[in-house]
Amino acid sequence: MQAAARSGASAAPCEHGRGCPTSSAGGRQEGERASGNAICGGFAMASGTALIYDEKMTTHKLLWSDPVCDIEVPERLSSSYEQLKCYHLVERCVHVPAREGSEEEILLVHSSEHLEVAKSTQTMNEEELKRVSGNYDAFFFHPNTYHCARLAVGAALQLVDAVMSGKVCNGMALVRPPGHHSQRNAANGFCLFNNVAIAAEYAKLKYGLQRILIVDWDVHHGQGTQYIFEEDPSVLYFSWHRYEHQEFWPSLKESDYDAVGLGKGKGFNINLPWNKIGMENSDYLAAFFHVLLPVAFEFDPQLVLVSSGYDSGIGDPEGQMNATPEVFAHLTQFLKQLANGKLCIILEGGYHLKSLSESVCMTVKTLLGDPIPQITGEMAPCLSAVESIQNVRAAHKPYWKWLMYEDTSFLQNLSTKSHSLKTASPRPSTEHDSKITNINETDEIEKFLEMHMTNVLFPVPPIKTATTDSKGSAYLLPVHLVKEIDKTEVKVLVSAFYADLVKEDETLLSLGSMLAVLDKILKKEHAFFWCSLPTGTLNVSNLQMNKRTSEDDLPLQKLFLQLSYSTQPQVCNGITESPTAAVAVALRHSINFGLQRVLCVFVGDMQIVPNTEDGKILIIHICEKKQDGKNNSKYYISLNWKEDAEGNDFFSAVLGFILPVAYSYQPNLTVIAVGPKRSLGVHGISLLFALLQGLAESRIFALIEDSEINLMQSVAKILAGASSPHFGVYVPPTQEKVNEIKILRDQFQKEWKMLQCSVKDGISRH
Ligand code: X5A
Ligand code: ZN
Repeated sequence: MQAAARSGASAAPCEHGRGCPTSSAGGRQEGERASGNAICGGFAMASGTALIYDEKMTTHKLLWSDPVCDIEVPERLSSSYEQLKCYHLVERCVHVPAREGSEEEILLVHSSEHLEVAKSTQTMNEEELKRVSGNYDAFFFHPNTYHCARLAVGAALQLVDAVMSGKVCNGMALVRPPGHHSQRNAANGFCLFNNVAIAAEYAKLKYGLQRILIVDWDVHHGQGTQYIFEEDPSVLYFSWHRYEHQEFWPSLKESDYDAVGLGKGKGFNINLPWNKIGMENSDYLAAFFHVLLPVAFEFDPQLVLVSSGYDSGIGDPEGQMNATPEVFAHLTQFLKQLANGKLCIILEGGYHLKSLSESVCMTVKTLLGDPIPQITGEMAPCLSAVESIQNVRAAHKPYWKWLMYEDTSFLQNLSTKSHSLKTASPRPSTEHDSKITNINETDEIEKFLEMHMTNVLFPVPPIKTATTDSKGSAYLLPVHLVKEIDKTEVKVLVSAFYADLVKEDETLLSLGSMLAVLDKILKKEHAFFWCSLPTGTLNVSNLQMNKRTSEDDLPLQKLFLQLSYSTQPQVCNGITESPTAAVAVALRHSINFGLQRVLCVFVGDMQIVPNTEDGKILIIHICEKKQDGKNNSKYYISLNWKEDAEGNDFFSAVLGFILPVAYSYQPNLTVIAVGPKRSLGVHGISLLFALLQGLAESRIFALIEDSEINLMQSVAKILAGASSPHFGVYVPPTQEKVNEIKILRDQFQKEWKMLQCSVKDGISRH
């Protein structure tokens, strides 16, 4: 699609990157300080994560009884911040102060009448406040509301400035009151000023931006934001929301998927209505794979803003959805790949305090570059979600190139049809009947989350990226060097399954390098680590292990030691220069080590194809032409793809096929191998590495055959968590390629269910 004034492509990625100090996996060392800049060879590049929090925003509160508004409490902010402290995330962020947004800045979006009404409430008594509040749908004024709302606006603008100036590469602002329901002339749904909308107008004005993406993952429709940008092609607005065929607040016709924008803004408003409650992690991921991410990569934003409501998470009384906190790590990880990593996350809703604060922590952890927890839940979208996804794709077909060849012959207006069929029921329906759905009590969810988080969180390996000191690995910094395994040991390890390989000395040597790195990823070692304790149990940050302590502190220290003793892998990911034959050895070795599922994405010609019958290895083989004698099966899929010479057309293959299959499989390790005669360039291969990082607790092993410096460097940068690269100019795939994906999707969607994006012939979760 031709975005307005789409002249300048995103800025070129920094060529002198090294890892952000704050994104190093193990957190900061003693004496190291959170800093916004990494200096490398004299060049400074953006790194680090900003965190904006101001206690003053907790003074806005409801003074009378109102069952609609009483969930929007000050503790939403304070408990999120406490939880961030508990996980030691606050000290790893760059503290950026909030400020009051100016009147001029507020007027970028709002009318002067609206500003004056808001201003006038500062000196009102309770009775007057109540009367003004009554003029709006779901809003309450407190004498401090105006001041807090100006701080919320200013916090969002401070975050934009910190990111756009390069002081940090991304960040989060914890603000109250929220903003996305607020309109030019009205407060609405707990919102007074539209913080995110003002931030977008400000970024356009101050930094001359021409393309901004707003992702609204709050469970409510940000109708305020939609109205503000409806006719504006420079702001792409995406919102998913509980809708239930217009039954759910704010119950607007214009929240449906067919509201695509107006005039010049047609195609730049994307609504994904959820017509059932109980949506799960897989539904949200499917929405990203099959709707948001393809549009976003085609749009190519220069800045991403998130209207970050966590009422779309489990336990929320408003949303009634079932997505667990780690899903927000995955969503954040995907959005980091856009706009050169320039990502500003601004709080909106979220009313279950535990669910909210754990989700906030998952988001900030991911901004900092920590490895991503494995996603839980059945990896299959529900029928209702697939229906919604199919509808929004059809509605946007005229506006986006990646949808050009979409089959819309079914167009039967499913949403409206289901509406008329809907029977009256006292409770909204859910498609899911999981254990989680049945515990509806707030504290039951709290107990569930306490357990759940200890299950999904894991100690962060002290080293992010490892390699061996083979030829020229110096320019791979900031990776960590490990020592090769000696030849005799390699012989013992490999001769059992690939005897032929251990005859040549050179092969032995490179296998020794490869196995050394792989072992660092696989093997867990005993270690002490800072563990997070449930809030209020014990303040670990006040204890210093090497300090002399009084007698009284001893039992406390013992407790700390016990709790923090565990095993952890040494490194998170690795890269080696190895011959193709090494891939088979790596896969076999991982299985022998005890892994249950290893995903191998192989680019180029493959010499040895390992046996994949037992399902412990899934190979996705990307090559120009199908190799003879190998038939596609559930665990060996050949994807024939030759990258376009003009630009990158691989987005649709990664998002529409590779990612959905990979997430359906849920590997314990991802191996990405590049062999001879590869049919993808550096951009396509980089995209693979960037988008597969959410799998296998971010355990990725890169095996690259030829020593092309460019490719090795690009991959090492992504693995080390340095700035996200630009993946090359988006070009739409040809009809032939779209068909290739369509055929594969039809062939495999019954087995790899995350592939489903149409209801015609799929079987989805019910
Ligand atoms: C920001 C936000 C929700 C308003 C609900 C009113 N607002 N029923 O989540
Ligand atoms: Zn909300």
